[in-house]
Amino acid sequence: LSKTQAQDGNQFPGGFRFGVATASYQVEGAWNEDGKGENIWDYLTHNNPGAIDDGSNGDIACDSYHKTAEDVELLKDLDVDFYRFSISWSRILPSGHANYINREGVNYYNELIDTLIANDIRPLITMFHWDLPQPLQEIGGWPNPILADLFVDYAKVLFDEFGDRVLEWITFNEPYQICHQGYSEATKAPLYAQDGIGGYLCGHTLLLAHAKTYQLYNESYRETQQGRVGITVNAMWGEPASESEDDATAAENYIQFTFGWFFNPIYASEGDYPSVMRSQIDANSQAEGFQRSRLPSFTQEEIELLKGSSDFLGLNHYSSYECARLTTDETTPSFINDMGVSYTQPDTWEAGASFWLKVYPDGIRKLLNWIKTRYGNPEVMITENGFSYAGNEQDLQDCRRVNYYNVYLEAILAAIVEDECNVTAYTAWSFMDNYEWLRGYTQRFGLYYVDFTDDDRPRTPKMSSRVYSNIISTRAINWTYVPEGFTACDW
Ligand code: GBH
Repeated sequence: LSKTQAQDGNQFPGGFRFGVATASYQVEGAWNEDGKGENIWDYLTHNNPGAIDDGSNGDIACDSYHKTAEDVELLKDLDVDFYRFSISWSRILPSGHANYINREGVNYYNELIDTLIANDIRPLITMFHWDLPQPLQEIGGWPNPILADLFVDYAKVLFDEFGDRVLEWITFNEPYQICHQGYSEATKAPLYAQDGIGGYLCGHTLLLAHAKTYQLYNESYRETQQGRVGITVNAMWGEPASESEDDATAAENYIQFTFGWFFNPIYASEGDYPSVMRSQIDANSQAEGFQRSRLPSFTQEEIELLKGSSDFLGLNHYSSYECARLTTDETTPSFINDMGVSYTQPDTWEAGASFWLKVYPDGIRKLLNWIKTRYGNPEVMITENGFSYAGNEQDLQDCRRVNYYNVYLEAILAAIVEDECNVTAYTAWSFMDNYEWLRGYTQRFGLYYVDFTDDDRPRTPKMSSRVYSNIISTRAINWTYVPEGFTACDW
């Protein structure tokens, strides 16, 4: 454990906001209650449990569907400014289509939103955090372009039902994970492995769904509801593996292919996909004998629609990679070959329980500066950041997580104060331990410990929850703070 970037005495600026996050499938449970329809995670976990590390599912998860009052009490206790959660599409529209609205689903979210607001906690709502209605998967899922319109229909229902009280919306959580992992790499539902094809088609639909939702808000809701609509992309920072020019290019290309893929069309002045994606995917497609590029094209009108279609840049960030140039003479379509980058993490970075999560706080500061430079310093809301322990670790004294939050928040503070990056909010992932997708319950990200063996799913504060709460109330990082009931960590 190391104290790497102490900024003693510095405080987060006045208007800066702190929150915590969850997602519907990961916490709600009640998978088939009160008229909810089946989604792709219900389908995957029930029909292919072998795909999940511990064979588990989110049928009950944290049972948050039945614990609105208790959860909001805990949020109040944390003193957060906002709570980021997601809406389960199939709870609102059981078939995925907007022909029938499930009132009981609407009531659940109304109750949650109203209870939050009554406690002075702002809802920050993600419309889509990976739980696609299964019937929409059966017509092809996101690679089917019709889903853009079906998503807008769903978004309209959300604005109509909740927009009078909800001022901040995120259309999509992590398009790269939805698309690349869901349709190219088979590491997220629906576990499709059409590498170099499915992911790009999915991404194209998502971007258009996002831009059309933004347009709908502008045309029909912004004036009356006066809220904001954004989108969240996950980014690992790409550090060049060596001083060579090739590796510098590799690191830049890594960021363009994973982050620029979705933000270049929205934030770059020229819009559209990053030119390096266009040229490399076009060239590879041609060499592989395709009649057209595997990366679809936007019309000029679509390029214009996408430009500027976000009121804040939502950033999920956990870790970084060292990137090197990858050359191959393989001729099967592949995202990695298109990108031409290999990436690894040095053993010298402290490891979390997730294989991809290593502690490198400089990465977020560099990434925030990259965003500032490339996109003209847009408003950034950090919508996720956090650290995992193994599922069987029951230590409430989670010093490694406290260290993670402290060093990452210090790096963010430095980016704000010293580099003048326009970061306005920070969100800890996660409020409580929850269902970690293919990892099931084998990894814990929570500030609260959840006992998944107990039918009541009791939540117990970890040390990190108290430390985070102290950061929120003092607006500063304090390495010497020892919350009551815990002992000092050995920094
Ligand atoms: C978030 O995604 C999710 O939004 C959240 O639901 C989840 O519980 C949380 O993280 C913890 O995992 O695939 O090459 O990008 C973070 C997604 C997935 C990002 C794995 C990094 C590994 C490398 N992370 N990914 S890559």
